This record gives sequence, structure tokens and C-alpha cells, in this order.
Amino acid sequence: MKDLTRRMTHFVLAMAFAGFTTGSAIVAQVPLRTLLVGVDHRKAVSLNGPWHYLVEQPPARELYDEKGNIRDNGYALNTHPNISSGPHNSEYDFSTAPTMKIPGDWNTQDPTLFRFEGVVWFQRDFEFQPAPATRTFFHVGAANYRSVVWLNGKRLCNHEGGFTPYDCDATSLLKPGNNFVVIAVDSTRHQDDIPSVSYDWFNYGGITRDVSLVTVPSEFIDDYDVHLKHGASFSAGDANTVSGYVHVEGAGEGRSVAVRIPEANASTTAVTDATGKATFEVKVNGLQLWNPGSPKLYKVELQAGTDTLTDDIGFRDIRVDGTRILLNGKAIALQGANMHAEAPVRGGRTSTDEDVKNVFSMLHQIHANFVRLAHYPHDERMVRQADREGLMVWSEIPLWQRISFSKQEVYDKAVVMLHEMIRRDRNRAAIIFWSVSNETPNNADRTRFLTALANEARHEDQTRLITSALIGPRVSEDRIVQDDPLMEALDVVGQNQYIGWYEGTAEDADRKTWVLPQKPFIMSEFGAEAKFGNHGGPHDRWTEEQQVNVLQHQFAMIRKIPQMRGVTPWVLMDFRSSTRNIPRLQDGYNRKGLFSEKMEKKMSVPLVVKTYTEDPAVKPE
Ligand code: GCB
Repeated sequence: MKDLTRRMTHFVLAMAFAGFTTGSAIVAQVPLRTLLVGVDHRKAVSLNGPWHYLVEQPPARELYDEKGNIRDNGYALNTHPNISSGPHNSEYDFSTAPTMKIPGDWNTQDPTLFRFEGVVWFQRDFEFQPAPATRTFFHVGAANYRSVVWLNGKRLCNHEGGFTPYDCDATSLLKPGNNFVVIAVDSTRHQDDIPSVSYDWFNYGGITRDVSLVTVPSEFIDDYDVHLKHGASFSAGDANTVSGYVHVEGAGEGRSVAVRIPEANASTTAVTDATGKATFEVKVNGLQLWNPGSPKLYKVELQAGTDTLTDDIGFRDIRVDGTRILLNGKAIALQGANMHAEAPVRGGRTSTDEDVKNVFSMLHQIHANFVRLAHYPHDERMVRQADREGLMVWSEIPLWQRISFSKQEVYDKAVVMLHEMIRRDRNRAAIIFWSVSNETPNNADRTRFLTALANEARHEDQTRLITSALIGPRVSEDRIVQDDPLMEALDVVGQNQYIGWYEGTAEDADRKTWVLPQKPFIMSEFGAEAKFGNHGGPHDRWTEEQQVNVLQHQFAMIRKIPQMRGVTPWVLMDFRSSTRNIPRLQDGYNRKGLFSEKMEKKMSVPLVVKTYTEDPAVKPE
């Protein structure tokens, strides 16, 4: 993969910048499995549906040998053992095993697996007819956390990371007629994973997003970036150039690539360089820019040889000027909420159009123009819908609180995850921020790690702003001085705080003064827990009234901070978290939602609506 060499070169440079040694094995996994950009706009054979499954508790000796190496000669072989006679040396059988729906987490589909963290093996048969001069990729939208894939008994690939897609070239392992695939998914937590061992959400295991086979010509478009040209400054009158690149995997130098935007009567051709990349620029007369009020998307056709792909792409400019955030040159204020990728009403990981519709209905009810998709990349459907509906998005990788920041291999993984996130979604106008982390401890290793990562993100994508949610400003009495050195590396700073819930009372917020650098800030988390239907006075814990009181004082405090450009209460909807174990109040849920997990509106919803529509807590300038 030529392109990979190029990416690795930059990757090694980033490591050097970080001050991490580069001599050891560079990565534990092959980086950038997310080969196919725009995969949901390609013709694919869906492998969604019922898959057989078998459960393996730790230490999972069918998957790992005593040294922890992956075994390829266990369940992976799917040998249909003879169970009615002869020696019993392999005691499993996928063909008679129960099935579960893929995509779908195992926790909400099998009551015995509700709290299971370990290995589940999945298997299914499928018919396939290979076509000459094509390549076929096995695509997984996400599987949490580690996955190992075998096709017809041979190892196809491994992937680490629960929230980004991977594509494995299955061409040489596929055969005409019946085929079978086995995937072992391991949701066990480890210190050096991302996230690390403790986090405040539910560890849904399994193949949680779409699975498909994608067949492409032998030379094909694997990656592209089509955006409004991002110059040193923005002027509405000159915003008429679309630029970017198309990468053709398998092609060398001199292949012609066409980029067409038929609706705007614009087209151009470009030629690949030695790495298969064709950069282009095309003038588009009368280009309508994407913005929340008018989220215009154009059909963009890409063609390289016999490969064609059409994507829906919006064009907009986002940048920072002093403490302002400018969208298409106009200062904006962001109002919205945080959201976990949890399906309203039915529970479990978000994976269907219906789930996304439900999430958006809550966002619309609060009049949001912005959402922070916490704390990891969400299903591609979410960002597609945001593109269509004009909702601006913060997208994040799961570097949550205590990560092994001093370890090079953890940095390696973070870079891979960052690249996977950016690569999947870089053509989505809705995404305005890439976030590198949430609430990390302020120390030298952390700052070095995340500064390098922020620079890596910026190098990869100059058309978006880089952010992170910080915590823990030094508090002296009522003066809060945010002096985290990580801010240097960020374009926009997220600030989390829980005055009125984890510290002090709601009214304490009235006395706080914030000392912040001259950068745009988002109050990225604040809130209080309230059990839907639980009522009392404004200071009674767990009541809807107290949640209202906390939010009211928070909005009043935020209104006084001149740098604040965005506001996202924690959180749109109650979500499952295995650490929330107060019976009758939490019952396994973090209750800081404005809505319950069943989408019931708490009393704070009218307050948020009134604030966002009549008396905003944040101003564009
Ligand atoms: C935070 C975290 C978020 C938690 C939230 C809480 O600071 O960023 O992941 O869920 O607080 O409710 O404690």
C-alpha cells in the first residue's frame, strides 16, 4: 500500500515531534484500516442480520494462547466438529449456536450477557461470486473493542478500537459459492487501551455497526477529501473554489481522475502522482455554502478509471478570529448538548436510522444548532444526518481522563484512531471540531502527548478546528484561572465543570469569575443528576427541580464569560454507565440527561429552550 508508506512517514515525524522514541516497532496494529471513505455511498453486499455466537469467558483460551498470542486454530476454523461420535477434542458448534442481530451490542440482546466483558465469537455463512479484476473488502463499521477476523478459516485482519471502522482486503480468501466468516470480539478492558480501564459509560461489546462486503475495481478510490478551499483568510465573495484530493489505491503516477459537481456545472480532471494521489482545484460559480439555516449538499461525482463514487458534500469555512468562531466569515454561537451513542427508548448502541431520528428529535426540541458527540466517534448515520439537517458537530476520540500518556505504544494507537476518525468523516461539512481528548490530568507527559496529537490532527486536516475538553482549573476562592498548557495547542477550548453538583451549590456559580486566555471557549460540560418524575425543592438532590436550578445558575454564570462561544450541558439523555449504582435513583444510569433514556422530557427542557431561543448564554462576539 503505497499511500500507507507516505502516511507512515508523516506519522514517524509526528512521533519525533512528540519526543517519543521511534526505534521500536512502530505500531502494534496495521494502521489505518479505514480504507474505504464514503463506504455508505458505495454498492455493498450487506452482512447485517443474524450471526451465530458463542461466548468465551476470560482467559478465553480459544482466542489467546498462554502468552496472549491469537490462536488461529480454535473456533476460528469453524470445523463443524462431529459431536455425535468419535473423540471429542473440539467442543463447539456454530451451526447450532443461537443467533443475535448484527449490528448490535451483545449486552442488550442476551440477558446473560448484560454485564459481560470478554470474548464473544460470531460466525455466519454467505454466498459470494468473485468477479474478475476486482477487489473485495470486508467492512466493519465498528466492533468494540478488539476484533480478529477469519475468512474461510484463514486470518484476515485484526483491529483495535471500538468506535472506528476497518476494511480488510478479502479478495484472495473469498471463493465462489459458500463462504464463512468468524469474528472474535473482545471487550475486555486494559490499562493501555483507549479508553483505559475506567470510564463513565457502558462497555457495550460486539459488532455494533454495519458489516458489509464492498467490491471495487482493482484500481479504486479509497480516500478523498473535497472541501471549500481553505485560504489564509475568508471572503464570502471569493468562496467559490472547491479543492482537495482523490487517492486511487493500486494506481501509480499519471492516472486521470474526474471530479464533477453537476448541479453547479463544475468539473475538472486531475492526475495522480507516484503515490496515487490526485490533488485538484475547481472553480464553482454561485456556490451555495453549507450553514445550519441552509445545509446545502451537492452531489459530487468522483471517477478514476472504472471506479465511480458519488457523495453528498457541503462546503463551508470554519475558522477562529481572536475569541470568535467564524462560520463562512460570520461569528457564531453554538448551543446544543452532549450525547452518548446510546439508542433512545430501546437502549443499546445506536445503529439504526430510527435511533438517529430519535436523537435528532430531542436535539430539535431543545433548538440545538450543535452537538458534542461524546466521547468517541458515533455511527456514521449521525454525522450524515447532521450534514443534512445543518447541525454542527464536535467529534472526539476516546482519550478519556486517565490514559497511559507516558507510553509510546499508546500514542501510536491514538494516532491511528485519530486518523481513522478524520478519514471517515472529513467530507462531512457538519463536523467543525476534532477533539483529541476529555478531562485529562494536567502533567508533562499528558501535555506532550496531546500537543503532538493536536498537531497531528491539524496537519491531517487544516479545514477544521482542534479542541479538547479540559477540567480542573486552579480555583482560588471564587476566581477560576484556567492555565492548562494544553490550551496552546488548541484552536477552541472546551471547559468542563460541575459547580452545583460535584462541587458546591448551584448558587456558588453566581460568585465565580473566570480568568481565561483570549481564545474561543465552549462550556462543554455542566449539569446535575435528576431522576425523571422525582420532584422536590431546588436544593433536593436527584430532583428535576434541582437540575433546573443548577442549569439556571450555570447559564447565568456562562453569560458573564466573554470568551464563551458555545454551551453543551451534560447530557442530552440519561445513559447507561456501570459506575452509577444508586438503586431507585440511578439504577445503572447517569441521570444528568435533559431527557430520560425513554425520551421523557425533564423540567430542564423548557429552561434550555427558553435560554437558547430567548436569552442565549453565549454570544457570537
Ligand atoms: C465528566 C465526564 C463525563 C461524565 C460526567 C459525569 O466530567 O467528562 O464523561 O459522564 O462528567 O456525569 O460525571
